[in-house]
Amino acid sequence: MKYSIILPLLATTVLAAPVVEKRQDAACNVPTTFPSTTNAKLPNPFKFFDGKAVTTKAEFECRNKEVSAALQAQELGDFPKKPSTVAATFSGSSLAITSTEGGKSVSFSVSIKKPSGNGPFPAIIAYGAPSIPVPAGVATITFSNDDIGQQSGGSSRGKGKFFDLYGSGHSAGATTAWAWGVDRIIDALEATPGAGIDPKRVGVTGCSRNGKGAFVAAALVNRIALGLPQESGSGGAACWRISDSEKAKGKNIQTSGQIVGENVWFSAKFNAFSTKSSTLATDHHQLAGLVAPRGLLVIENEIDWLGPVSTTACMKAGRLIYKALGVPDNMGFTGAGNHNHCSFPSNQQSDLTAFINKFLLNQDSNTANIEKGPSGADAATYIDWTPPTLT
Ligand code: MCU
Repeated sequence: MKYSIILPLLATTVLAAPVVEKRQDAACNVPTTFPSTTNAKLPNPFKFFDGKAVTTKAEFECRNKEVSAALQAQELGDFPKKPSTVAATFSGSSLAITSTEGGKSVSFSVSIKKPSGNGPFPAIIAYGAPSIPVPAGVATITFSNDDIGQQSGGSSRGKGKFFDLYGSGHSAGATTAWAWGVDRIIDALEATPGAGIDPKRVGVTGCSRNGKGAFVAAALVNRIALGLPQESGSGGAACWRISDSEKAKGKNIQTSGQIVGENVWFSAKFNAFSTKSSTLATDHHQLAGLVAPRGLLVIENEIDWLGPVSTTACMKAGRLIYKALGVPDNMGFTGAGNHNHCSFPSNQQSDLTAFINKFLLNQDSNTANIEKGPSGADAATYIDWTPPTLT
């Protein structure tokens, strides 16, 4: 069902109060139910769920709102808005953040390692600890995401500070709870200039399970300037549908059917879709689309379990969204094999440097055509739509 705006037709006619979409943006109609028709191909990012074509950048913004709503309804769980109060204090190298909602409060701290000299500095929020090299000139904000949402198997469902605030029955998966934490860090940076960080130049990174988290945070928190998910694999850069097709070819690859039993990264709402990913209203090329037009460099490995064909083809489809928006260079995909999981190899350094220079250090930098992965892993195999040029 769609909310619609009913305009009074005649001055003399008394109509019921207009039903106005208030959930996210009065300018967009955001549905609350989503198509569940089977579609083995990656869903068309340029068609609204009601079938209308997306032809302008403004329409794509509305499309992203319905994509976010569908992802939250089917995979991620609800992403709460800013709590009634967010208070922050900076002392030494620690930024302490207290969020209050409905009479309950939770507090967490992040540590900030800054370059020498005078800020404000750009920063990278690192889940756990960075496993990419953070260059001089960029601060590192270390975020203990596990405190916000635990991730130690099925028994950690609903545990962590996010759930202390919103209740253990809240629908958020851990990746959504962590994104909420990132959103609060940005609130705190905005409210605390003394911390010396420019809140408009903040990136987010994490590797593996934390890479899934960094990707979801970049998608849900639209104040993030640069997403740097590393080796996120399934649940991050991989598309569920492509991973299923790779699994059917005999690959040892993580799928939605497996992931829901392994951990609580996703909402319990995802269980209903785990063995029928082809009925999801979206797929993860659209997770990249939610980050657009902001900066996004997806860093991958070629370990079977992560699904190198899936991540490469899925993110190539994601880059088609950036292309349609006229900013193909704002997203890159750099896949490389022959290195240990989460050990950043030197042959991805120039891609990382180019993106950090452009989006965090405000430098001129060439991020064009960064699209590297196993040959033959192309979006064309998995899509049946052609990207328009959005006006
Ligand atoms: C790639 O991230 C995960 C993967 O999804 C899990 O199946 C595996 O157990 O752990 C990986 C990870 O987080 O490694 C550090």
